[in-house]
Amino acid sequence: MGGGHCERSRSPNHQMAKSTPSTLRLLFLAAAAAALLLPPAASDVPPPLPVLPIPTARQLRWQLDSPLSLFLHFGINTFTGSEWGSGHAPPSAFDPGDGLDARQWVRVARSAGFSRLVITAKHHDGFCLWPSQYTDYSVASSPWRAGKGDVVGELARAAREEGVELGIYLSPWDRHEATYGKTRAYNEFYMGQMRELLTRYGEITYVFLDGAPGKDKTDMNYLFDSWFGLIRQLQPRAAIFSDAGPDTRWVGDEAGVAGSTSWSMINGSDVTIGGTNYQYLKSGDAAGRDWVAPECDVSIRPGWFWHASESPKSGRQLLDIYFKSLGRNCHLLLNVPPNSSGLFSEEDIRSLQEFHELRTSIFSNNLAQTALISASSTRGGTQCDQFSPGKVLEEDINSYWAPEEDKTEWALYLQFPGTVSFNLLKVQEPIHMGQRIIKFHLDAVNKDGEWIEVTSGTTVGYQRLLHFPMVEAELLRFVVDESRAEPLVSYLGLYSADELSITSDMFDLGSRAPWKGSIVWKWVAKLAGLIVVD
Ligand code: FUL
Repeated sequence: MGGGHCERSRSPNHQMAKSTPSTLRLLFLAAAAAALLLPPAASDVPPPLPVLPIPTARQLRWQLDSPLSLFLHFGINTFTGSEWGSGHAPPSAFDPGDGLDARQWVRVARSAGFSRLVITAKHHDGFCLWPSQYTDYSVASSPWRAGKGDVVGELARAAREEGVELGIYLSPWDRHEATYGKTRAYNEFYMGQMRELLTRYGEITYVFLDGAPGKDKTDMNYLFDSWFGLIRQLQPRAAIFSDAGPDTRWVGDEAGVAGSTSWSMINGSDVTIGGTNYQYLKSGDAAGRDWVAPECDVSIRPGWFWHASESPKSGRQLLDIYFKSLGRNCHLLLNVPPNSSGLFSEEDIRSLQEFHELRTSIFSNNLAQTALISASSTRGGTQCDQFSPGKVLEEDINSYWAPEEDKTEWALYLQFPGTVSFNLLKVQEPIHMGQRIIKFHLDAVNKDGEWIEVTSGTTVGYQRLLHFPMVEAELLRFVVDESRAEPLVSYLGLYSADELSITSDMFDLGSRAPWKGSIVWKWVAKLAGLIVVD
């Protein structure tokens, strides 16, 4: 057992949430001084109970190891200009030439902060980017590398060399294959292809199952349970995506926008693959029995495949998508299609770099690091380090602030040594303990010593980002208004990002109260014409 400073009883600062800002300052300084004088405590308080459902090890890995994945739509459509190829374009159309370089894809992805690449091994047209023994509609029948090429193999090698993960998309809908429409024959064919992909290329950490079915073949049934079983058997670590999971679910749109309320839970039995319950997929379900976190798939260009006439979104537009996907508890699967030379186009690379630089610069300095952080209560008492409020500064899901049990007020207080300016809040929950927070808000003290709301939101999950016009303050509190159980916070970040000020109308502003007093909206005049202030 530990050394005794961690207790199950009430902590001395349990009154803080009710204190006025001025007494709060004093309490704060006293608590900080006490913390400096006393030695860190050994812990004898175990973590709180998780709130079900919780993610599996596979789901956690998928979400934590690689929150950004790069999607590669590449195939015969790249050369014919279509998005949904008919399945009748001749294999001779596929000819990226000797310049195809999978290492370029991987390096660009990695340097932009993506650590998993997912390739369309086969899209709806049925053309296979690997030499499948079950069809002659593949790279083996194309002029590329004299019919000896294997795009999936080249990407797998490059990914291994650079230490990034590999995922595959194998379209169930196949407009070329003659057995499509005959349930037994086609499922055998499809599973034969899946087996090839999952046994030839080393570790596959992700499988994307598209819901789009061939509308003209009404008798075609996809044997999903058999497919899931096969994937689990051959690649037990691979997370399976579909409209309904089992591991990760489609967010319900192809714009990269998750719900501003975004739960990782759903009732799996209430959704079907290829169904149309888009709103349910988008928001998830606070009472859902199954953990199936949302995933946003979106293309950098208007189409999924490369077309000479189309241009990529700018880095700033990608940043907006980042706020609305990863900033709302959603994984981001961003499609960057290689061009007809088998390379990422220069303009796409520039956008990805700009996107990366914006993220790096915005998140480089967490202002909360300079604050004294205290809490309405701490599990095990204020001298218990294990669940202390300061844990919210550590980027580790296993370290988090936990309040005492049976409290009805939950708040973290940040006292800065002087005034700080900020316009962005980042919050994370330790999702392995279940997703808990229903509603929260951030307050700051104005010159009259009153708490004024800066922003508020619903749900946190893996990550919540809220952007608002620039605020100056010395004392803040992050308050959880509603939670499924006592809330746990694993990260709290406050940032001053000029990058966001200019295009504030694009970002997730959360909801805001009208501001008065000395807390200054630095850019409000400048932005007056750009943003709508409620
Ligand atoms: C959709 C497909 O129909 C699109 O072509 C694209 O592959 C997208 C990711 O999924 O359902």
